[in-house]
Amino acid sequence: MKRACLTSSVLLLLLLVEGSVESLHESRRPNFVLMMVDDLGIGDLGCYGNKTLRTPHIDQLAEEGVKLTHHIAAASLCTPSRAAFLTGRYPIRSGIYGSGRNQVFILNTAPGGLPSTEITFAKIAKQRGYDTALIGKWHLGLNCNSSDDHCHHPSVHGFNYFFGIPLTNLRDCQPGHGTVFQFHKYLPYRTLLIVFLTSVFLHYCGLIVVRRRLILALLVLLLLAAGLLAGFITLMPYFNCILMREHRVIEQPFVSENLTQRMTREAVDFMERNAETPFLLFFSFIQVHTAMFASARFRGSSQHGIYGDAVHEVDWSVGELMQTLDRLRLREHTLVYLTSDQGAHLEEISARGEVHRGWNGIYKAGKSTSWEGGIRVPGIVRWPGMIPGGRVVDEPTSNMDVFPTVVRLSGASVPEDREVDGRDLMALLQGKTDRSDHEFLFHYCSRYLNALRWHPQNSSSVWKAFFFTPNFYPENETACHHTHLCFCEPDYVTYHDPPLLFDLSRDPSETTPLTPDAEPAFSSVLAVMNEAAEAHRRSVTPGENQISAGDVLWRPWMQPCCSTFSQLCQCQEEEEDEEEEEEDEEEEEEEDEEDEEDEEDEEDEEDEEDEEDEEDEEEEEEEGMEFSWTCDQTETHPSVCSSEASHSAGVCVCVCVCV
Ligand SMILES: [Ca+2]
Repeated sequence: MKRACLTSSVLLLLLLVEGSVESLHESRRPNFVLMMVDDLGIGDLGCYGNKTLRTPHIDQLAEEGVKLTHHIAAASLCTPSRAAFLTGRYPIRSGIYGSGRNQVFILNTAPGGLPSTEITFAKIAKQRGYDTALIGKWHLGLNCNSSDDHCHHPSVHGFNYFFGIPLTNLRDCQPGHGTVFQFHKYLPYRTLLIVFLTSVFLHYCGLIVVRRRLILALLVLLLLAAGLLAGFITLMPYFNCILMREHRVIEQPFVSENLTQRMTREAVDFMERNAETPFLLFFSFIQVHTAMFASARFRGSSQHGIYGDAVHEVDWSVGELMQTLDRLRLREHTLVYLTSDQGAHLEEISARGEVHRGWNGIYKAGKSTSWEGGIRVPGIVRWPGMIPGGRVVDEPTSNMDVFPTVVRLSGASVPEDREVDGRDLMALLQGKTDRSDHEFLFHYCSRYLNALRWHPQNSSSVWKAFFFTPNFYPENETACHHTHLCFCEPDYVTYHDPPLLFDLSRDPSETTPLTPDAEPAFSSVLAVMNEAAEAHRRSVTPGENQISAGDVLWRPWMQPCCSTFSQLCQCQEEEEDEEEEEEDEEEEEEEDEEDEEDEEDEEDEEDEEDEEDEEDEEEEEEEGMEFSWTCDQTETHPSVCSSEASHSAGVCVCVCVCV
């Protein structure tokens, strides 16, 4: 009897201990707030050495967490970098590598996207009971066959809630900012025009005989081509710049004014709704990608024009999200991460000559290259109580590491049915190890293996070898100003055999390639790296290509459209507008009731007022829509409103043409 009691007691104790371990494990499953800024240069943040831009909230995040100083984006362009971030895999594995010069989605009508067979950290977190949201930029496809099948929508990849843009911010999304579609550079319209005019001249001189019908046909052809081109560029904002809530297009084209503020409100609401339950928020900034924008309160706030203003607004938004975590008492229960999808885009000089590019600090070149300036990005991780704050980690890490880190912390296992290239960061972040799990990292340009880095065990060296490098233009700059992005195709690169070799631990700016004379280990280092590259190439099976050269052609049947084509797909259906309309209707109803109680002799006056109201409404319809934003003083909205705004209680209101 005693033995039975003893056995029962031990079993009970074991069960209690197991239960408490499980509950401890459960209680340590953090929320996730993962923030990605678009095209932000690593040198644009105070905590990474910037002295002129003010980023106090992000700097505080770095002070309270771990600052990664050797954090690498898996690709130097938006779409592949984001695919790698979400899946923890080199983007070539998921087919996000492109064709020729086309390496990202630039039209909403492209049929490709992140394949549904890929597993994102959001999908796994959702399976583990997390509420998940993507707020901001997606840029990983939308439809497969029609305008609304949404086969690549964020909801397919584990996000319960989506508020944002399915594509990316483009120059075309703001009037006066030019276009990313540079077709006119490649059309022989000048040659055609010269041939046409010469033929006409020679014909009328009597030197040759050209039938008038032929001249007329050529003229029509020229005008048709010019008209189609002009129409395409004019219509792009309507077709490409769309804002969605869940599966509905709510704004087309989207108005960038206050967009970051609206996204921030959405994020705060999402966290408030999930204050008691686990959540994962991917806050994907639309700034600081061109077309540049900043809300009125930030415009003119920096020494670096609209780009700096946008960085200031990003920092404000980060501060709002962190204050929300504090207010909800979630600071100790939330892992926060901040990064950029790749380096700053150095070719971004506006049509008016304004500098719209960021700064990559000491690192060479920028976006669209595998030089450090293209892929070395900020990496800040904070989790008070679990990750010691105030540390700097200079070991090589990757944005792909977020995948296994989030998956494991959410209580799941990393999938074993596929190759995952990211490595769990927790041991490194917690100081349990001082070595990165990445001995090699591979750097792709489109489908080509462009370079690799090697961090040998028991060594502080980080070797980097390039198989080819982009041809810069002009040659004395580290950018490709002639093509706006650097490309990977043979006509745009220089191949290196033996590969260009650098030791980043001694030459982080990649200024001087090593030679056998300068580096005794030159041959042995390259032998190891060549062997690793070959082994990697053999191990990778490229996924079916999702970005084809034909994606630059518009497919009308796949065009998301919130009204009709004859209305140019325009709509503005923000909830606030609807609420305001409801309030207006209620006020009108109340006024009507009061009016009914008035004497009949006032009816004439009411009729006059009604006529005036109708005239006012007609005038408003002619002028456009009412638009408001927060501001400090009466001012004119430069990009959206043509009339001076009226100021009331911190809100500027103007009547303007909605563009
Ligand atoms: Ca980007």
